Amino acid sequence: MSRSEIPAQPFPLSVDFARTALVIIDMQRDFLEPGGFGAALGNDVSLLAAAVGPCQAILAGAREAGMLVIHTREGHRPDLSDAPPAKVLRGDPKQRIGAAGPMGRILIRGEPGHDIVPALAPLADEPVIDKPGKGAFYQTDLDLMLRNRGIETLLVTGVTTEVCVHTTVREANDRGYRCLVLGDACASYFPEFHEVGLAMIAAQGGIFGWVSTTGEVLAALS
Ligand code: TIU
Repeated sequence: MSRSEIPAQPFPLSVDFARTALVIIDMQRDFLEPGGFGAALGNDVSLLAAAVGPCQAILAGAREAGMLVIHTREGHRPDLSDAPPAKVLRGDPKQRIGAAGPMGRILIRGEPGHDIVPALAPLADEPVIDKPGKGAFYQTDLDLMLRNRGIETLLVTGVTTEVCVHTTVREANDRGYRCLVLGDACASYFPEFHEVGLAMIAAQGGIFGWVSTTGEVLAALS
């Protein structure tokens, strides 16, 4: 693997793939399928399906290239001891975090809904970061893993663009990582937030990072 220049907004990014990790954010049944947390919040979960194919494509490319692949999941312990009451006590009590749903207790680790969708199932040697918050760095060992591997650039994909993807990119940017967000491999329940979320990352000379596409990265890898 070598260094490549990836076409991106606001300008091309030079990427050393040996020091790059693919981070797939929260592609969980709870967000993508009916009956989970996303639906409990009142969203049309079918809007997130668009990100699955591009995530599959970049996941295959990253595996082929021997890149570090990291998956994240948002969720909480069954006793909710890691869930802030301010996060839990919102909305209809029957549909809150920890309540019983068709895919098990909503947003609880170990429940079927907390799983990553089968199309993007992690391999045994791919780290899965279980996070209690929206950002993948908050109260996790992600930063330690990346530094131990000498990672300097993150290819970021997943859901939702303006919530967990954005929070993670902001956290990573402040920690000194270059984030290349693959716009087609991200999705939101609000298409307008997806578009604006991507624009916010690349605005002001790349205030949070760079935005590109799955196709551009796969072309650079081939
Ligand atoms: N609600 C929403 O858009 N997202 C989340 O609650 N979590 C993630 O984005 N993963």
